Amino acid sequence: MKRTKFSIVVIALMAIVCMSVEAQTGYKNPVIPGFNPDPSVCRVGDDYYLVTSSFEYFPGLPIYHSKDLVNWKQIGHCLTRDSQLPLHQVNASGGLFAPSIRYHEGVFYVICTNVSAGGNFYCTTTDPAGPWSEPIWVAIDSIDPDIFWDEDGTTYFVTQGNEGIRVTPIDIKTGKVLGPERLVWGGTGGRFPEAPHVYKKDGFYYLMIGEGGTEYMHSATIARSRSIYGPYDSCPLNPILTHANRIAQGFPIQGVGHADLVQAQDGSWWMVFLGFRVTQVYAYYHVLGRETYLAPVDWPTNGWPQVNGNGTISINMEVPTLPLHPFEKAPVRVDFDKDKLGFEWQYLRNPIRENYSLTERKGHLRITASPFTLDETEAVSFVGRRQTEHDFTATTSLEFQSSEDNEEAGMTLIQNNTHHYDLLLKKAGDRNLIQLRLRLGSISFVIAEQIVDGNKILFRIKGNPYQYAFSFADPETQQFAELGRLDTRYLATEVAGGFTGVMIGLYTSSNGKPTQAKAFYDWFDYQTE
Ligand code: 6LW
Repeated sequence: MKRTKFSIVVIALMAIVCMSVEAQTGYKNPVIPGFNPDPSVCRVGDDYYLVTSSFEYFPGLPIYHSKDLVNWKQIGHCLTRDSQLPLHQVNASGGLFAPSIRYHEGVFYVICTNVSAGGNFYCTTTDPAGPWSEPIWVAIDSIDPDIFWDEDGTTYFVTQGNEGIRVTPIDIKTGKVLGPERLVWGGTGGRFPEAPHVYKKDGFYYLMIGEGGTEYMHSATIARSRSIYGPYDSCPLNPILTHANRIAQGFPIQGVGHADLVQAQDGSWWMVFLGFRVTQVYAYYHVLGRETYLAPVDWPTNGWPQVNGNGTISINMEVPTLPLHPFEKAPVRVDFDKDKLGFEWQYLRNPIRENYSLTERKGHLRITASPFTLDETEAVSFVGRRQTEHDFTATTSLEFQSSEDNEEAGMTLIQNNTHHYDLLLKKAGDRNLIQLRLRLGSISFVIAEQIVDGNKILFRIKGNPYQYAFSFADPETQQFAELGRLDTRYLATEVAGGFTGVMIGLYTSSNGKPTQAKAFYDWFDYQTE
């Protein structure tokens, strides 16, 4: 009896210790690493759903799920059909800009802009894993749209505008504009007031926006009013989030801004936002694109929000979290033995479906060459996944069935069509040749090449913050030899421009000529630890 009581006390104590340890665990930023900008989040019960921008990649707008705001798992994409997402000949960083995700009366909404075709729209579903509806188009010319449902039943479209944020009543069933667009707030004076989200709290309309542009001067600012149309009072703490200040001058994370707020089931408030990790502090290069970050929010002084204390954040966040629900880690190896590619794989623009097969040779991804090259803004034969850490190793096993010297297949690190590094296999008469080639702006150059035996090869790319090393091996011996190294910085956004991040791709091309060449990829390994 005594013993049982003792055990109960011990178990209870252990449970309390475990719970408090769980609540004190802290977490690491970014919470969604790699090219995942412009995050927007909503909560339904104790489930969180988050969406990020995807530009010229297909399918569009990845949707993530979480139970704790820290651990995220991709559950699908919002735009999976060509009819929802035309991306024909879309420029790099064209296509889909910043989305919002909202939940209202049992329905999920993703609100976004296809800047290359159609403009503003929203899609709906009752299951955020999809499928989502066809777009409902809204005839308002702008970017960064959100929808706000007021308590009186009016629905407002809230968007960016060159002079500031605009609010417009719409019919939520049809997307029809019901009244004039009204300019409500120009921000605190930073360039590009954008990324608006409206929240109603304690009788105020809070309007949070991004300012300063999406580079090193980026920030989030907030204002409030008793009316949705203003006038808005700017928060005295503005910017409530920024790293464009002395405190954050040597931080590895820069460019924080473009934020969304969510209240958790325990009453705590959180902010998701974008930021980027520089390759070296004070170096001002980033290659991973803009990523998704998380910070706690308090409302201590007169109801104004304060982000992680002083409006800056770090990689190691020593703050209480919600009870953590980690997901199983993705395996290092993708064997291509399923009937579909995982959600991490993305095409460039609407793929030509018949160029891809997971069934032609069981356990292999077959990519048929097309005349399009990686240099063009076309539906090139390519699938890629995000580079999510500076330190990684990506390896693949390739067999290339080709009969002409103009045909090539291999791996690429691509920031955009004018900035990519390619490790490729091709024929050279009756021999086989591997090449390491770069394309940087107007420069195309073969850095190194070597004759190899046969048309089967292992390719490996190893990255660190400063360099990518490109290696190859005979599949029989698996002894890797280095072909060359290239600097990461020339694929950085600061050099290449645009809004995306480096993708690690598998591709094949016949460089403008008719072709029947086929690349068979047996597996792909991606390791970051
Ligand atoms: C987006 C704008 C921005 O529409 O970058 O960071 C643009 N802010 O809000 C593209 O992601």
